Amino acid sequence: MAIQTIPTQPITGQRPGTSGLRKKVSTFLQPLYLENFVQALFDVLNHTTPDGQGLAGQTLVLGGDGRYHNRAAVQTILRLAAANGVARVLLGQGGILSTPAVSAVIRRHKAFGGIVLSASHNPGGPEGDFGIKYNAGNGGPANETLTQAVYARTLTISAIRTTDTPDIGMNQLGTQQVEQMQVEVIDPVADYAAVMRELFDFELIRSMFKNGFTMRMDTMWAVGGPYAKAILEGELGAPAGTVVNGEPLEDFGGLHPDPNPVNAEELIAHMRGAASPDFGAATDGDADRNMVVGRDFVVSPSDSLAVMTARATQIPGYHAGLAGVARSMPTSAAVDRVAKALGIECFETPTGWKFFGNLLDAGRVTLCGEESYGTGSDHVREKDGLWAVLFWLNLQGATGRSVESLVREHWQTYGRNIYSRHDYEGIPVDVANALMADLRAALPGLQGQYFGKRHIVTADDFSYTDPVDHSVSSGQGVRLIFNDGARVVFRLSGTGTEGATLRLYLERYESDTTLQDGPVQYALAELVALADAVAGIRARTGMAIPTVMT
Ligand code: G16
Repeated sequence: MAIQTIPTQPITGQRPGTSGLRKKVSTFLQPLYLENFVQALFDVLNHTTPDGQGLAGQTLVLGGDGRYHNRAAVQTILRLAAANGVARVLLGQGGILSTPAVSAVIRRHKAFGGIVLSASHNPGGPEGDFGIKYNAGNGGPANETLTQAVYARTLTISAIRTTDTPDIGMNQLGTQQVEQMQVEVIDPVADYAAVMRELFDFELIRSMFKNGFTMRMDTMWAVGGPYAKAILEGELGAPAGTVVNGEPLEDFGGLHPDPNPVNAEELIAHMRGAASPDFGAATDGDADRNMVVGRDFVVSPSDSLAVMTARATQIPGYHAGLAGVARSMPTSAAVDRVAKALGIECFETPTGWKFFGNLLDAGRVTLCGEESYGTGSDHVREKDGLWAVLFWLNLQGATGRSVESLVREHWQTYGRNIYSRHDYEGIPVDVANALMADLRAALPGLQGQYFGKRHIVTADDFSYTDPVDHSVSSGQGVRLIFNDGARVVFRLSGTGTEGATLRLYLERYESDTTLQDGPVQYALAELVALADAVAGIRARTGMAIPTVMT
């Protein structure tokens, strides 16, 4: 067995998107595709970390969501890690670690960083998607400086360092060697569960289940299954069968593991009618996203963040109050109203969990969330699906109130930010780029323009200056903000693997409680028409309606 240097050539297109490098499995199966990217990452980590401390001699965490190619990729990465001087790898058993669990393990073991193998909510299987993402020592996704450096390195790379050691066994807990490197196969749930125990009132939740509280937790045949089973059914005493679709499958059962009312329609159907469970929830492919559902009532992610913020002090882990909150720009401003009432800071960041990292590290925010079904706190540096579910469980126990009554009371107190996202998927890339370019060019003329009774007070392309390190991220989405607070936002997704996806985010505020309850799409119809008038979506894409509306 020996360390080898293999010559290679740059492969184009390895630029990380919103959350790491996501591509079709077939792309990752190309010779040296994964090796090139991982070597580029290791080269950057060995030479350009801010403190000058390289990767050699350090501990890395490694695991993924169990999708197709997860296990093979683990073996490849272990060989490269050993040849690049890594001293120790903490590997989730079976190659499995949910995204929030990677973050928890990095933090609890003070590791140098970690690698997450996941394409999140994207479908899996041989025809599906695969992905790889690096998380830094704070447990959070690498910042843009690092991901840009890795991309730049992929364009100049000429050699890969690896070994010819055989595959290691990853199913048994314990320590093995790859060359000089120790591989410790760890329980994927233990560290994560310990963090949850510190934050929530497990006694209270246990008593809820004991007294007949019913729940349906749909983990969508993905990696959330083992975590939900161990914590909800194992520790908290929820009856067996509370967790459904709980076996992580390489292809997620051929489904799309994205917890929204469209893709988790089975859960929505089970939550209809008086005989349905008290509480429903779902998590996604890598268990960082969540959807919360009451009986006959779906909670929008933006509302979820706002309610959690308003009631955080009712949860043991947040009893002392919140330092501040943050939301991504396209997320509704519902949480801003709560922050104002609480007198705490509220930050608006670009889309991508990585933008919350500095604010969390600096202690400026405690909770953060996104419209894309992500919520989290300073307990890790990723959004965290099961954490959000436990938060809502604890909240129902602490208040004795249902999900629906908690949200309705919230609307009465703060008003409702009526919100929807329309996705136009699979658009030719040049059509999508031209649409955005024309919108950007039209911005100066849109400023001040009237549309019926409304007029635009801000027409811009969102740019963010990080309050901590002052880095600037521009071109983050076109915003049309109206005099009454209504808003239309256009941006292209950075997580897709086929064509382009245009996301149209629509929002308006309704303080009149008698007008808060109508169908959301009806309430936003004027804004939809306006967005089409401005951007010509239907004419340019040839699509009469969006492919997904959430
Ligand atoms: C990732 C990011 C999120 C982002 C989402 C959607 O989530 O971590 O911050 O909101 O993608 O991004 P886009 O609109 O660019 O597709 P995940 O769960 O896919 O890792």
